[in-house]
Amino acid sequence: MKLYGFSASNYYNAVKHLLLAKGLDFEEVKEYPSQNEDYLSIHPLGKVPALVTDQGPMSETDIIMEYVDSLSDPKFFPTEAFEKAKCREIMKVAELYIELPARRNNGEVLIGNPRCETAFREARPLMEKGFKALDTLCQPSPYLMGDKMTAADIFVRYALVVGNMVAAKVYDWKPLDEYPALKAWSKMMREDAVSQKVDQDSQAAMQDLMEYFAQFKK
Ligand SMILES: N[C@@H](CCC(=O)N[C@@H](CS)C(=O)NCC(=O)O)C(=O)O
Repeated sequence: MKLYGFSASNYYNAVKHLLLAKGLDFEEVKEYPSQNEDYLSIHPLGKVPALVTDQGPMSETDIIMEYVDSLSDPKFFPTEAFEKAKCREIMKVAELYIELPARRNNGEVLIGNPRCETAFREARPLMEKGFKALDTLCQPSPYLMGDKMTAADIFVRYALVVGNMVAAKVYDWKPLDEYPALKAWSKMMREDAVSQKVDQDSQAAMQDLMEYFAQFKK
């Protein structure tokens, strides 16, 4: 399997974390988002990550994670239907109501572009609801769904990379200070051996990312 993307991408890192945690063989292929025809044949929107398997390519992080999880044990998605739905619910809340609104401010935070006032105004109320919903859905003990790490822990960890970064840099806000149980969970996840490897690779890729972003500076 080949994982296309770049090591500072939070979505890429969610898939990479799962592949590493499962001990599966994969090759990392560095790719920035691109509208090149070649890459569009792998990812129909030109985003990252994409996974290329013997059967063909696949996009969308949560879909890729579910596919990867089906390949071997141990499983990171619950197998029982209700538990699996709850796992997906946690992932979706983090994506739709924290990560996606937060990333609307990425131009300001990552590239240094002028503030987008609409994004600035609209993102925070949604993020506040998103963090509250996450806290309602999860009572970490110590993982989000109980005593085993699930795909929810992995996905949410990387969704919150953008959520926490934007909250701090744009709103001077530390959402996890309002939710001590999530804060303790976040610290525990940061200490996980796979997280540390993924974070190290991400740090090492940062300079290259900044050079890539320079072309988008307004
Ligand atoms: N819904 C996609 C989102 C992936 C995504 O937004 N990736 C970012 C990099 S972290 C990207 O490719 N951005 C470029 C773009 O949106 O065109 C997924 O779940 O994989």
